[in-house]
Amino acid sequence: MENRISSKILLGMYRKMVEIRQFEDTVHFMFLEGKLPGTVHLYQGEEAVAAGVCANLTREDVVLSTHRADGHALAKGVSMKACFAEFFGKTTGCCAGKGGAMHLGDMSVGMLPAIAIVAGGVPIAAGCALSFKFRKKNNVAVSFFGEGATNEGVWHESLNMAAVWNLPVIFVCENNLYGASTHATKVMKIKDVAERAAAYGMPGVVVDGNDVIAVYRAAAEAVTRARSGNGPTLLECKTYRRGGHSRGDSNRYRDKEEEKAWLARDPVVIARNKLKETGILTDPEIKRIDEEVKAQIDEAIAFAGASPFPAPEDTLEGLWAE
Ligand SMILES: Cc1ncc(C[n+]2csc(CCOP(=O)(O)OP(=O)(O)O)c2C)c(N)n1
Repeated sequence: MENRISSKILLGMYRKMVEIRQFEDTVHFMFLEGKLPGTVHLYQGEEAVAAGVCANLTREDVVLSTHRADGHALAKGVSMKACFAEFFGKTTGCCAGKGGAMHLGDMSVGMLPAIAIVAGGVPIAAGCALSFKFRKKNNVAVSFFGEGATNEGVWHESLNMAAVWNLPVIFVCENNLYGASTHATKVMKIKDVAERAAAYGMPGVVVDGNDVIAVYRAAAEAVTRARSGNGPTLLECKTYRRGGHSRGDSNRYRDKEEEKAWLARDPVVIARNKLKETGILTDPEIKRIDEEVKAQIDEAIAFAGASPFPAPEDTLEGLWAE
C-alpha cells in the first residue's frame, strides 16, 4: 500500500476513538443522572476527526478547540483523570476545576484551554502559528471548529492573515451539518466549506470525517505542508454528531432519513471493521481494548470523585501570568 500507515498508529487512533466514545457515554449517563454540573456538548460521531488529525501531531504542536472539547483534549493527550476532574469542577482537573467541560486544556501536552465562543480559537491558532514562525520552531497549530464558525467574521480574517503570512496552521472544519439547530444550507450558499479556502489562496480539502484513515492521510499532507513552510490548509471533514447539540436536545429538527444514513456510518465501527479486514485487530483484541478503557474510566471517575472542590479563597489563583 502506498504510504503505509503503521499498525502502531492505526491501533493508537482506534484506541483513542474508543476512549472518547466511552468517556462520553459515561459523561452523558452521569449528566442525565444529575451527577454532573453545567452542560455537555458531546462529540460522539466525530471521533475520527480528532483521532486522525492529532495522530499527526507532536506534543509541542498546539491544538485549539471549541465548546465540544473533550474529543480533542483526549486525542491530544490530556489525561482522562484530569478531564473527568475538570468536568466535575475539582482541583485536580486540567484547569484546576475553574474551566469545566468547555474549557479543557493542558499546556504541557499542547492543548490550549478550549474556547466556547464560536470561532474564538481560530485567530489564536493563527497567533500560535505566528509565534512558531517567529521563533523558528518546526511546530504547527491546529484549529478545530464547526461549519457554523466559518460564518463568523474573525474566521475569515484569521484565514486571510494565515495565508498572507504563510503560517504553519491547519484549519480543521468539523462539518456536522448543524450549527445548534440550524442546517448549514440555511446559512451558506456553497456546497463545501472547503471552497472558502480559494478566497484566501490556500488549499481547501474535503475528506470523509467518519473515516479515521482518510482523515489521517489528509491531515498528514496538511501538516507536512505547514511544517515545510508552505502555509495553511483548510481541511473540511464531513461528519455528523450522533446526539443533540447539547444537554437534552432531542434533535427534532433533523431529517429522519438524513439521520438514519449518517448514524449507519459510525466512525468507531468503520475503523474497527477496516482494522479487522487488514488483520491488525482481532475480536479478542477489540474486547481487551474495551475492557482496558472501561477500567481506565472507572479509575478516572474514582479519582475525580475523591478530589476536592476549589476553595473560595483560591478563586483568583492562576488567573494571571506571573
Ligand atoms: C460567538 C458565539 N455565538 C453564538 C454562540 C452560541 N453557540 C454555541 S455552540 C453554537 C453552534 C456552533 O455551531 P458550529 O460552529 O457548527 O459547531 P458545532 O456545535 O456543530 O460543533 C452556538 C451558536 C457562541 N458560543 N458564540
